[in-house]
Amino acid sequence: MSEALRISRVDITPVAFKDPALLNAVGVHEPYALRAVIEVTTDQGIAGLGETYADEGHLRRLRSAADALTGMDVHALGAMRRRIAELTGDDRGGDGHGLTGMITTSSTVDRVFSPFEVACLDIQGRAAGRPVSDLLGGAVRDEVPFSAYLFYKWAAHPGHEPDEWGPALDPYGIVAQARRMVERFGFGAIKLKGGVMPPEQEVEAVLELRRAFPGIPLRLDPNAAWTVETSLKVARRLEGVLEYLEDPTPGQEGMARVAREAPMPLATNMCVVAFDELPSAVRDDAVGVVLSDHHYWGGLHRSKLLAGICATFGMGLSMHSNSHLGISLAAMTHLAAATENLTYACDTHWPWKDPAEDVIVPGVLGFRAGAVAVPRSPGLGVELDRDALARLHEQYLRCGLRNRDDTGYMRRLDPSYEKKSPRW
Ligand code: GKR
Ligand code: MG
Repeated sequence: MSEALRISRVDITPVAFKDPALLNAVGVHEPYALRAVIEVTTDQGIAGLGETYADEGHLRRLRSAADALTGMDVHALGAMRRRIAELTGDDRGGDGHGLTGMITTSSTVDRVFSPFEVACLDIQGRAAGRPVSDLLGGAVRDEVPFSAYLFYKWAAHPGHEPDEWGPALDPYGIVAQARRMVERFGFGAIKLKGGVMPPEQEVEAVLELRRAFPGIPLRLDPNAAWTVETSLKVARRLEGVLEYLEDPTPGQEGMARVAREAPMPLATNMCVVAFDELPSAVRDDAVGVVLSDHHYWGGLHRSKLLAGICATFGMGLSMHSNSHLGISLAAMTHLAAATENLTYACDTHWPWKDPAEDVIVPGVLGFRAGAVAVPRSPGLGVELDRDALARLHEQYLRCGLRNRDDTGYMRRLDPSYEKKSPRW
């Protein structure tokens, strides 16, 4: 029997990278997005990478998990998750911004476990000389299509220099943004983050996108900003235009009411975000498409479990994203490549990131015709750039942000702003 690969050390480094003033249903992105980089090293000196959120409570949980996992074999993934569950007890954690649904105890365990699982798979792959997609059953596609992810946005954060994308505050601004993004990355699907402007204006934006990009699949995601009635009005106006409507209204019950009459499938990353939320969603036909996200579904293997459940119950599968760096893009790409029923182009916030800011050595992950080629080298296929990690960590220390708080930032700029779901 071959030797165990035991975890001898775990490094957790919070980093911050610049983020434009992107608007959403709960406020506006702050000038920096926060992530944590996890580096797991074995006693043979093989290192693996993971990436996750960096809110303070999450960092605290990651640090106690790191201590508890030290000494374990990188193949003992089930035992690792169990150990994290024991540590977590009935701590529910929180996501601080309310855009990824209800946090339950089991989803807190999955959020904490995920970056360690990814790092251990990276190590397993490096040790075996195989890409992570092979460890997940093998790639069924050589490249993974992603969608353009459009946002209403300001030209700049107040007091900062304008970013290269310019403002997008009406349908024409959105179409202009789409043109630049599609031109630069070649995306073959488009998602608009809604819940920002009155629904009529967002409908107009989608209709303008349809005129500008005939034949490209379109999606609209207002993050539960609408009542059931508003959702149905929008759904009827956009019949034949949207491939899916994402989280129009809060809660599974509301979603089920919209789903009964809407002419297109409803998708979610808000009302089904953990395994214990699946039975009622299936029973009530609340959603047609689940957006997976390995960062909170408990890593890559458990995301494949989700994929199997979706296939069994006839639900479609897409992929959700938050602002992220290259380690996550690599993990998302391996997972999507090895998941047969992930048939929609995946979300990514990648275009919003300054290409000069990442923690991985550049050159492996690139977009061609809207898709990322699946790395074929061992593990995730990406290497840590230690100087860049140090720079982005320094930026984290300097920027002063410690938790994502889109609403708090908006309220500092506009004290009359209120967070409401539904708003319209
Ligand atoms: O980045 O503002 C954002 C998004 O709204 C994000 O936080 C959501 O979680 O992308 C997400 C979504 O699809 O709902
Ligand atoms: Mg969404």
